[in-house]
Amino acid sequence: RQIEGGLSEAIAKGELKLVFQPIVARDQLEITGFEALIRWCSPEYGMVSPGMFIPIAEESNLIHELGDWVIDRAVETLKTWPGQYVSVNFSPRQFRRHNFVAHVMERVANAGVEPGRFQIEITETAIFDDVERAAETLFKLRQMGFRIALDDFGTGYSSLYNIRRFALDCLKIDRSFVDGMGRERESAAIVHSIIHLGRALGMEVVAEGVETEAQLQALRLAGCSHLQGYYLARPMDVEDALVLANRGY
Ligand code: G
Ligand code: G
Ligand code: MN
Ligand code: NA
Repeated sequence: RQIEGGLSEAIAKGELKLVFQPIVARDQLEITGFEALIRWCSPEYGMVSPGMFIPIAEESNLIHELGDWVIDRAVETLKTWPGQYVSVNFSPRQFRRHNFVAHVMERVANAGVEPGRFQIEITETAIFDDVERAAETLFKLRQMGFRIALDDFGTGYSSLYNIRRFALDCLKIDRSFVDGMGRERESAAIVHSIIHLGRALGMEVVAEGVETEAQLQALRLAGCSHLQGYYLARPMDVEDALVLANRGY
């Protein structure tokens, strides 16, 4: 609870920052987008991981304040890039917020950014406890032109029936499967099925957590369209992301 108090001041004190990790197309290793990831550099606690403070923020309305800060920073940064999209993580409570669609649209439109360059990353948890409502929200977002990605795919409670119903642009294969690919037949089989599923439904498929050349080659062979992970690039500061956005690999 100490963290909660510190966190609400962190925004005002400028202790939060976004880092950006490239998402690249398999063939030319062209950078198509960057995932925005929040960091808290606290003078008191040191580097606090979002895995630690996002769940705390989710227990109060702080998550909305934090989320708005992330959207605003992400769109401002996006404007400096030659064409890539920014992919922003939204927690289930943010996604289920009253008037979520209008709220995000307003902030993105006010910044003069095309919704097509803004990707909303949600997890299966955000969708699957109120499927009807989620379907409506996703439909509206799609109508406005936003990109939608399902994050950590394969770890939640998705049913294929629901996947078909939803308007999704992108499936992100959870990094635990990518990590297991070279060791276990089961993980490799799951990775292959997700790639086929995504392709058959016309979605982009991003493999997360690519850490080795062997994984990169295996994913390419399997027909995975996009890659993300330390082997390609670690999450980086805004200045470095800008250089890479212009120069490429
Ligand atoms: O970057 P890292 O692996 O430390 O992120 C840990 C978790 O925090 C991940 O699940 C990631 O999706 C989440 N996360 C990172 N940035 C944000 C953000 O801006 N908003 C939300 N809601 N979650 C984020
Ligand atoms: O839950 P989500 O997929 O949004 O979390 C993304 C997290 O994964 C980020 O915190 C990011 O720092 C981390 N990440 C990105 N690439 C790699 C990787 O290659 N290996 C590992 N272990 N983590 C990664
Ligand atoms: Mn993510
Ligand atoms: Na993920």
